[in-house]
Amino acid sequence: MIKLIERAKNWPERTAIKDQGKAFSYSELLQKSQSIAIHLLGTETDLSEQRVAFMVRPGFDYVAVQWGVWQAGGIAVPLCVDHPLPSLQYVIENTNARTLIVHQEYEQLLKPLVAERDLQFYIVEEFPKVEKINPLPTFPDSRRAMILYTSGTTNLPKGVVTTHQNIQYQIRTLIDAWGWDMNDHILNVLPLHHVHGIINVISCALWSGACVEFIPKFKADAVFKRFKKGEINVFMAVPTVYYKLISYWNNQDERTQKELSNIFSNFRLMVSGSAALPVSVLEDWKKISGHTLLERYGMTEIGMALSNPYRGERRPGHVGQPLPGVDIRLVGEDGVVVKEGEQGEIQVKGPNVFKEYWQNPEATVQSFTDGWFRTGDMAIWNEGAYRILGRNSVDIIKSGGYKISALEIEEVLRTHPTIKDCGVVGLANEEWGEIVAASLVCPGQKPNLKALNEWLKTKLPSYKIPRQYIFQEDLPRNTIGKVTKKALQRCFQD
Ligand code: MLC
Ligand code: AMP
Repeated sequence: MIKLIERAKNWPERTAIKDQGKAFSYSELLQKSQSIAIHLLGTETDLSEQRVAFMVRPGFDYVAVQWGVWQAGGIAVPLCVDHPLPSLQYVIENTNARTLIVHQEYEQLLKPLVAERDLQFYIVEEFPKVEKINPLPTFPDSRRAMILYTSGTTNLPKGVVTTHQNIQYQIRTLIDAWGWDMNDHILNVLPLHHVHGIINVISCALWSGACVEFIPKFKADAVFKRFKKGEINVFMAVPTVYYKLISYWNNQDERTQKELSNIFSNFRLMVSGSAALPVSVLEDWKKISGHTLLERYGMTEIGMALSNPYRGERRPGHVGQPLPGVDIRLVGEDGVVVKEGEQGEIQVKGPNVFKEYWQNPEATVQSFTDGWFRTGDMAIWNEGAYRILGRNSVDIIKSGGYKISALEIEEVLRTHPTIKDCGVVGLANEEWGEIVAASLVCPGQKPNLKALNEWLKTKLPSYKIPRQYIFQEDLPRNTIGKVTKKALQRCFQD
């Protein structure tokens, strides 16, 4: 039994989703998702963990497809709607998905792949309604439910597998901690191929019998426009989104600023996460909205782990305490738990922690020690709250809340005919957290950078494209010839 979906039967008439001005009830969501499940099953009685990839815009259809896949017993593989074909192809091939569901607008892009891999192909808009719902499969909560792709210290993203039980725990720990209620109304502006949007925003809202509203794409003016209607009372986003909302507010005249600031008296909760929240952003947002952002810490592999309190002191620059049911320890380089006030790697244990990296037992084993998941994030326990100090790998970049592997970008750059070698690093940036920067070694003719970026866009998602370049005769290296990324970062400052 999938608890999240079962619970929807308790409040069939309530509004579950608002999408492009249209309201959909929980009963409509159940009906549509069950119809999709029946179509996916065809003559089978259970998809038995078959992977179903879907490229569907955030909105009613997205949730209906996700719930449809789950009710048919399949594993949901959400694809990013902004990714270029090679990134989509990688996920479809890596999961060995046999079925692909898309919004009509993505049909042309994915058509070659459908033919090549002989995929079972559905267009969401064309799923006919099923009047009679046959019994749907039943299975234990230990069944695999979802695969989300995350960049790591290897060049290609890894598939993070969570079970229904993991997802349930990830949701439930936030419901009490953040006081979710059926009268809540949240606006989603986040992409739906990552836990922030999938778990924290849509699944928590739907678990509670609350309403989740979608706008097609994040735009500061569109967000304020929705806020102005006075219905929304919960908001969650990455620091870059708050930065952009602050910039928008700063650019308004005084009267409009006052008008916009008045909107926030309706809100009960505003959360920031997925990247470090600069104290300046927290303070500016407080001046504008009167709200102290609740900063929390999480990861695709674990959902949320640490959170400032819903009631109580939210300390700027800190991520609070462990969420209920989540065990945390800080471990030093020697593998020993550190003393209070010393820094160590955050390690996590609990039913929220993912099952495995998809078909990658080696990486799964390496990421655990004594049953604790090694996050690769460094932190310190400082007078009653955790403070994140950064990552223990310079090859992982966080930009706009997206995790990016420097190695993946380097691999692609090296395939360009003019580039002999390259080094990619993240550079601190107020708006994006970090921006991607690349040093290129081009012994012959240097590439035109605009053309290079256009070429990269056909291979990588836009947020992975370097925003700054330098040319070097060779990359900075240590005595054994390894590129020293810290020194490379300094080269950009020079
Ligand atoms: C886009 N641009 C960037 C950029 N991304 N510039 C620098 N660095 C980046 N990373 C540029 C584009 O080239 C474009 O420039 C302009 O910004 C607008 O592009 P866009 O694609 O329209 O961007 P926008 O929609 O404004 O994106 C900003 C954003 C997005 C913050 C909404 O990055 C986003 O949705 N981030 C959230 C990611 C997320 O959900 N992460 C959670 C992971 S889970 P030009 O010149 O062409 O106009 C996780 C666990 C946890 O981390 O704890 O939650
Ligand atoms: P992802 O792999 O995309 O799920 O990103 C997870 C990573 O985001 C974590 O490992 C952290 O490095 C980072 N992160 C999430 N929340 C925070 C936060 N509040 N402060 C600093 N880093 C964060």
